[in-house]
Amino acid sequence: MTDPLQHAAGPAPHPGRRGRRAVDAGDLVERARRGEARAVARLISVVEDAGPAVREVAAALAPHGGRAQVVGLTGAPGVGKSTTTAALVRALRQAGRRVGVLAVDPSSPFSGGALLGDRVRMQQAAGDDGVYIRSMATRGHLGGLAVATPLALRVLDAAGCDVVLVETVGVGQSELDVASLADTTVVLLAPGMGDGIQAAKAGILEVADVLVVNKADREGADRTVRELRAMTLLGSGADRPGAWRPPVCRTVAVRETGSGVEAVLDAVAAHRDWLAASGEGHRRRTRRARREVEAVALDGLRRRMGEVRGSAALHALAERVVAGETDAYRAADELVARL
Ligand SMILES: Nc1nc2c(ncn2[C@@H]2O[C@H](COP(=O)(O)OP(=O)(O)OP(=O)(O)O)[C@@H](O)[C@H]2O)c(=O)[nH]1
Ligand SMILES: [Mg+2]
Repeated sequence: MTDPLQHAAGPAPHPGRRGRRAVDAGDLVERARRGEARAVARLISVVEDAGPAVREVAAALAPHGGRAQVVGLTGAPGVGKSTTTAALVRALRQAGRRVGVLAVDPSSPFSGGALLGDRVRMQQAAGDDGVYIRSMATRGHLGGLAVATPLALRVLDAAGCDVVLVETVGVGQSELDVASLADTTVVLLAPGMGDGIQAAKAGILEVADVLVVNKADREGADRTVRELRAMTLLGSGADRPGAWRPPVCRTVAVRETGSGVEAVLDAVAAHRDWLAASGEGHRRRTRRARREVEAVALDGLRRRMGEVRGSAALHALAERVVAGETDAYRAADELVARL
């Protein structure tokens, strides 16, 4: 008897099936490594589309990573993440660094208009080819970002970026929180929006490697800085020898009156050195890879479940549940075992 599950879980469809151009992953990765912006863009599109070619891309990228420092920027909506990112890009470019920017919007199934606008503005601000800027959204595919974002980071890493800045909204409330992706997490606050106590309540202090009080041109910045400094001193374990104590920076990110961005870059560089010296960098990367493997596995299972839905085998199992010959748990075990 033929097993419809067997068929559903069969070989992946051929890359050309959907009428797309075949992808030569090895060639694209080579070109991206030489700094060809078009190859970088194409690779990230392949990653975002999550088609069959993504496997080859992942394989071709595997030996070429580990150089870039991934810096996550997070904080409440409107706190100034995009403005700060743009300021950091300018400063890093002035220092001759190659920079990647990934703006990730976990809440939107489409590329958000705001993010898109940001991206265009940033590219103009940078005005050169030493910076790659992309925005990513879920495209309505559950688990999609958790799979696509780490791989997009690998693309930018392979392309020779020294630093990749990742902007996301919020902390820890989505399947993809930036702290799990980044080597270094920068948490932004603004005076009057969320003071230190609120930050502590929201669990922000635990994930922050660098704290930034942006909009320091506004009233109340001094107080917020003071409170945060006091809290990082109280923080558990921060006084152990060799521990990292998150510095608190104050910035005005808007270009015309900008200040404090250099200090943020210094803090980020110091954290990079600490990551290397303490071994924490390796631990974080291993943790990141573990989550990535998990996300890919989950994604694969979801897809196979999708293929099984409506299959004759599932129907047969359902009939047996109705007839009282088995129960939903045993039926589910059977189903999963055959995936
Ligand atoms: N006064 C002042 N305004 C700022 C500063 N930084 C950013 N802004 C303004 O704050 C607004 C929001 O800034 P964005 O950079 O878009 O904030 P964001 O955190 O990226 O916002 P979302 O992506 O929507 O969460 C903009 O109007 C900025 O011009 C600052 O240092 N001082
Ligand atoms: Mg933004």
